[in-house]
Amino acid sequence: MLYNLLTPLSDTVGILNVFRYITFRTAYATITALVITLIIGPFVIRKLKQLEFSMLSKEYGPKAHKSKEGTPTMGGVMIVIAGGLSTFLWADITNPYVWITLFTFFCYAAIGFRDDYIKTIKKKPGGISARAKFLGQVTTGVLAITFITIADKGNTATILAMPFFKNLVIDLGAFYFIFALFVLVGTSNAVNITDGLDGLAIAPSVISFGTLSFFVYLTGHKEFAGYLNILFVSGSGELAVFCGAMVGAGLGFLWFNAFPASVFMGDVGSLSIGGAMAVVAVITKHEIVLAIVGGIFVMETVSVILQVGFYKATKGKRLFRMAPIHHHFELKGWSETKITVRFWIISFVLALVALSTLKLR
Ligand code: 57M
Repeated sequence: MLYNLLTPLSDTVGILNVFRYITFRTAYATITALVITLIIGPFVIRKLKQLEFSMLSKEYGPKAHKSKEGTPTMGGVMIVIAGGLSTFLWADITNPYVWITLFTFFCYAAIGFRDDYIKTIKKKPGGISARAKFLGQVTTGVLAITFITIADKGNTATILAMPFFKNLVIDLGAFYFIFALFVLVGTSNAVNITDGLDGLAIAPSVISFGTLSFFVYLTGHKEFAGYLNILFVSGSGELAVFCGAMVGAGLGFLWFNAFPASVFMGDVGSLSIGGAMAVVAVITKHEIVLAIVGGIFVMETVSVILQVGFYKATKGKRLFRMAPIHHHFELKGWSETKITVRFWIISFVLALVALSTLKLR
């Protein structure tokens, strides 16, 4: 919004010209979201405790989690508020991609909020049915992809861009709709599954959004995209501001979610973060890059798929001590912080690999 209000005045007040730069606005969107989260965080946690948004005790699961009973969940509301507000403040609010991303972010947050509300306030551990959750995710995904197709100026909406290969783009046509839906629903659920230890989901999310902000900025810049042989998606550079806001909001949440966590993000946080990450990747044609930098989320999800498949194939044997894989390491005796920090390190290395794809082509 500041961009829309202040840049027209830059002819008279020269310094305001700085608001034209996406890099400047991304940096300040990050700081703004971080400050908002740190300010509202204690209030949100107090409110959640009062409203008894505390995690129901889990009868099954690693013994270490018994000490977590009573920890409030739904802390993801601070990420949604800070990320949304900061984006509205610093992004070009006439950019359709900004609104499509916020639409997806808020819709997935609403689905997660409903699930958390039923689990904690209504005290129904199952939350909303898997079917209802899936239906909500798919409906949001279909709408978002439709909006992306309408907003598409350069006929890139159905293209799958391949990293590592120069100018290798595959036009999936109508099939792209199914692929993009898979990315949206899959990423949202992958972050959700990963959110099982203090800081385990939020730090890789911050790293993913931070890495995506570089790709997004380059994809929206005609000259840079041409030089790097990546697809130019006109107008998508503004999403770097959103990515910056999510980095700031995520760091602010990590302030409270670091071990021992004062609050969990809840589905309101995990589903919205995953959905937002995915829609940014779909708009900017970096779905494969997301799978690389978000490799922790992929690994967690694949561990569940392998565990269930192996259990069925061997009629009762387990591949891991418990899935998702973070529980496997817990049962191997690794401390929670050791698991989390090691997963952060892996996430950071995957970000470097993802960034290297800009030159490896
Ligand atoms: C999301 N929820 C955490 C918190 C967080 C199919 C199967 C893979 C599903 C999976 C499942 O239930 N996933 C749900 C994971 C839960 O966290 C809450 O959920 C929100 C995220 N959606 O924000 O509100 C618990 O995780 C711990 N936690 C922290 N710190 C955090 O910052 O310590 C969360 C955030 C919290 C807290 O204890 O209560 C969760 O783990 O349930 N199922 C599983 O993950 C179960 N795995 C399993 O059944 N494996 C089977 C088969 C199905 C693969 C097997 O291995 O054979 C595990 N879930 C639990 N304990 N709770 C089993 C062990």
